[in-house]
Amino acid sequence: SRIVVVGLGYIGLPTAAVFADHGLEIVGVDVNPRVVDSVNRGRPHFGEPNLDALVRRVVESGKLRATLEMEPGDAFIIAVPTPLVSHGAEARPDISYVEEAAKAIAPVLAPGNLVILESTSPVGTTEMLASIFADSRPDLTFPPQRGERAQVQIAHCPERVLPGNILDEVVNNARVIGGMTRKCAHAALGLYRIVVRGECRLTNARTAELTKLTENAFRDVNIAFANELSFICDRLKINVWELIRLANLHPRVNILQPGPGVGGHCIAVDPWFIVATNPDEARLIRGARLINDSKPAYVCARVAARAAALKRPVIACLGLTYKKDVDDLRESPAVTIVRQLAEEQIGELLVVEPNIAELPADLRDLGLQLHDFDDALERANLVLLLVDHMSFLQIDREVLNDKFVIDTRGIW
Ligand code: SAJ
Repeated sequence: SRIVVVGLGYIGLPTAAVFADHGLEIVGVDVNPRVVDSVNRGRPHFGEPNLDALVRRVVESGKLRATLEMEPGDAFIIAVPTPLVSHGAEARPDISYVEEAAKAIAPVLAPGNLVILESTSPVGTTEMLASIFADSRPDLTFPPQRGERAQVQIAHCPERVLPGNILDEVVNNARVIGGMTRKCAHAALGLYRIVVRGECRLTNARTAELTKLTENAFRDVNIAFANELSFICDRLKINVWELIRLANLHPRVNILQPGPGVGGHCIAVDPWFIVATNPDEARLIRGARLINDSKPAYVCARVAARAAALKRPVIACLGLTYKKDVDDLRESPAVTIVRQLAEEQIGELLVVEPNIAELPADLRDLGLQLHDFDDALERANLVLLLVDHMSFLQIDREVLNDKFVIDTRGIW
């Protein structure tokens, strides 16, 4: 059978490649010609361990091909972005890419098709998808109206893979499969069973939507707890890393790690989807978001205070990605911090990020450029560690001796 994967990003491309590797015919549809081009040349357009070899293999064997035009298929997997319209208290989910995907798929739908929404979505999005189909294809029947007798099956199966470990987790993670009807859930299960070795649990679409959001909100709230402890410890002059290590010796305590803030396109975003539908109830979830979002400004203030004690502050800013050992800068607190330090002209900034080839344009426009790790350490009198990359772990401690160090990740 033929599966059409809509959106060839961080989730869609690995998913398409894994299905193709199991012998299915996969068509990947993306609106970006550069992405389509690069996939058809067998090259992923982003870094992810082992993805290069897999994509090359399935493209060469003809099992995966990318295109700009929607095509008919037996099943459709939608993996398009669901970003935020704005940030902070005004944040609202932007589901326009899901709407666009639905409008593109509708004309090619046929009886017996299965449509799966994988994008992380606010509660109600799968129902909206079904109503777009129902509006544009009166010749076909869809859930929930026709219930089990609908001609097209629709389900929400949220992705849960961890960037940096995607190919392993696509296959081995447990999956939540939310059907608009039981028949929809079973149809989706039949598809995922081909590649997923983890447990697959069936539920309805709304529960699946909130399950995914809950997972990331859970992590956000727990990181906020750690970040709040870091504020408390700074005031009380207590080492927060030691505090957490000690508290975690308790068999029922498992505190996460404080850091420069929470980044990435998931954990810093998804909790807002819950706040948007439930502003009155989601008090802890909103509070956690605000705590984590306040961390970059707090780090900047600490750097500014330290720099004020130096005649000519030269600051090595180590790491820009949103977490260790990835090349992804999306929503990265490190980028926010470096940008703010540059805008406030706190000192000379030597930016180090071994996982990217070039700084983003907005940082270049601020006069910044990438520096070599050793050179930056050598020249700086203030070292600001922002990401706990493996390559930053092993350094000669002597180098730090005569410098101020602000280690936001607690690795040194
Ligand atoms: N972070 C901390 N302290 C910690 C753990 C993480 O400050 O103790 C920070 C990281 O540095 C990073 C951010 O949080 O800035 C998020 O990183 P992450 O590794 O926790 O998660 P993501 O965003 O890479 O992936 C998450 C995962 N969700 C959960 O673990 C519940 C992943 O399984 C999801 O599939 C993914 O979001 C997604 O796509 O939704």
